[in-house]
Amino acid sequence: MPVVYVGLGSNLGDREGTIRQALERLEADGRIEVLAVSSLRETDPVGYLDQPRFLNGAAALRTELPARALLERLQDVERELGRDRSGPRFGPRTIDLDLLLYGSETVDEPGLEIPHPRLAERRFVLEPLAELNGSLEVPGRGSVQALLAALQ
Ligand code: PH2
Ligand code: MG
Ligand code: MG
Repeated sequence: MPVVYVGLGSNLGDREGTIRQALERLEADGRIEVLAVSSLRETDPVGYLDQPRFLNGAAALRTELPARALLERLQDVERELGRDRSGPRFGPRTIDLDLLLYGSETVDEPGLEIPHPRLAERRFVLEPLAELNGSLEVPGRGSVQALLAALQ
């Protein structure tokens, strides 16, 4: 089974508590194993600036679920933890679980793009990925280390 990387984010309510609950819910799903979780870091909002600071990290998972089914499971957990999608795009959220990488697979379908389309430009995504796996490759885009270096 491929190693899957999921981005973790929250900037409303008990940010760390909600991220930990999301990880517990994923781990409680018998088809998902949480292999490792990066440290969580405070980050300035990107894209939509007038909102609280985020807590961001990433997790490495192993799962028998195909990418689309995993995406749906991540979205279920977001909803269970109070995610409200009625606000602005890139706006505040109690929890954001982004499917970043699914092994070396690439997917470009309505509603599902892997690697995550904004991964290469987001330090708050690349840094936790580099912490989890210092030699991680992003299919079609090179190593996480090189992508981070390009942002300096
Ligand atoms: N997520 C966004 C928009 N902007 N900024 C930070 N710092 N962290 C995020 O997770 C984030 C963001 C949309 O998903
Ligand atoms: Mg998201
Ligand atoms: Mg996101």
